[in-house]
Amino acid sequence: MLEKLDPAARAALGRDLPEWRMAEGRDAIARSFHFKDFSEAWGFMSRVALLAEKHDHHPEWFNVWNKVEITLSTHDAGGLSARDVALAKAIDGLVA
Ligand code: H2B
Repeated sequence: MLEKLDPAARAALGRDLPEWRMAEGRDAIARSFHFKDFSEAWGFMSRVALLAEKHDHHPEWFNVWNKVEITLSTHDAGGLSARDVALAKAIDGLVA
């Protein structure tokens, strides 16, 4: 069982992942992405998929045309863990 994120790490989220918010009603983080069109959104999702495999950690996501919403939580921890933070930072690196 993976450890949930400790209070100090949670307090640092606003600084480390300013574009991410706490998902409503659950222990997870979420971010919305907007692209020029579906092709760019799908290209981004393909890159995220490769990152997810590399991290062995996978997003919950929703796509409609040029919009992608990603939610990260760790099933094996029953909530937010350091693995979500690591993947969120890597995803941010794709759009930086
Ligand atoms: N992704 C997410 N988001 N949470 C997990 O707990 C998780 C995962 N576990 N990807 C991984 C795969 C686990 O099932 C494998 C066996 O390591």
